[in-house]
Amino acid sequence: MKKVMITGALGQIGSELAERLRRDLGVDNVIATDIRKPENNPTVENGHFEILDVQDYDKFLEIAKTNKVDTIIHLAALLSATAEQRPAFAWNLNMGGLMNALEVAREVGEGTKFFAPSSIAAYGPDAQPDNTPQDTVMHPTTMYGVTKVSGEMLENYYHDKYGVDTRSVRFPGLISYKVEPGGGTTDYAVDIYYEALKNKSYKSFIDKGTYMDMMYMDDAIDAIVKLMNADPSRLVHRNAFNITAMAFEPEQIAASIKRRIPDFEMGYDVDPVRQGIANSWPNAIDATDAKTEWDFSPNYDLDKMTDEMLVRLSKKFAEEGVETKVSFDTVES
Ligand code: VAH
Repeated sequence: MKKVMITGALGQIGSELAERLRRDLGVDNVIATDIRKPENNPTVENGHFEILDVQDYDKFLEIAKTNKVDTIIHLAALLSATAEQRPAFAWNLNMGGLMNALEVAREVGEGTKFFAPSSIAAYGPDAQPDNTPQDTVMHPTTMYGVTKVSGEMLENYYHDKYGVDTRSVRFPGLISYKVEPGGGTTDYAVDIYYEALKNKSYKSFIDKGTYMDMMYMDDAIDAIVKLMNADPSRLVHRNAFNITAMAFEPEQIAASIKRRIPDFEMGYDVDPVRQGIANSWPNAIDATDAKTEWDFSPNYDLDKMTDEMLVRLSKKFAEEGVETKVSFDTVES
């Protein structure tokens, strides 16, 4: 990767990836794009930013060619809960946007590197729920999952037929403090940290006992960079590698928070739609092939993530003048 174009760069993953790649490759070698250009946004202010609706193929191709990119990282898409509310729009955006991104990569030139995330949502309820294999039956029962498994096939097709260097991962739920996620099912595991500091309590929309794979954002960003720089001769798989750092259910993340906020109160107000989505996903997937083929190795477990989230969010709230019932400058390990 020398010159990278990112779509969806204002999102939960895109904002942190843009910051990392600007550090790694140099500010001028990262073209961040998104459908809007907000004021006072670090991703917009701290480097090259362009407005792009990924459904506008001509604009997409123009930006890629003008900047002579050698890598496209395509993150613009709707997440699971929003996609379930607007399935037709989700198909058009997720698949139309992905098709445009792959066509631009093909047009830009053979060997163009390409990344678009899949998700544990690509699995369905008939997959083995624990230690879910990399290669198994894929019958997702959500529109988001249908777009993810379709996307995996499309990315393999563009690699095999046109030589686009497509690589991707099945992300678990991602937890971060910089930019809030939007419209996901795993987002309860982000919301809980915000509410723990603000109110010392949280009502989860996912029920106790519901296990899902999760990962701290730093490990997700490291995984993207490591995969994109991996020796292609080692890759047996391409789209998409299972990756995960931990699997937990709401009572376990609550217990991790209670280590630092003993009077934290956990409650439940289960959302049947997102609970139904979560029930169709695995409890814990197997990431052996990512470890074998490109040395995937996450650094954060649940307690280390909790400690980092509480400190980082406390600082963010203080800078933004957000009132909290508790805050942390540091935590003793
Ligand atoms: C979602 N955070 O909840 C996303 C992710 C594995 C979940 O794809 O939709």
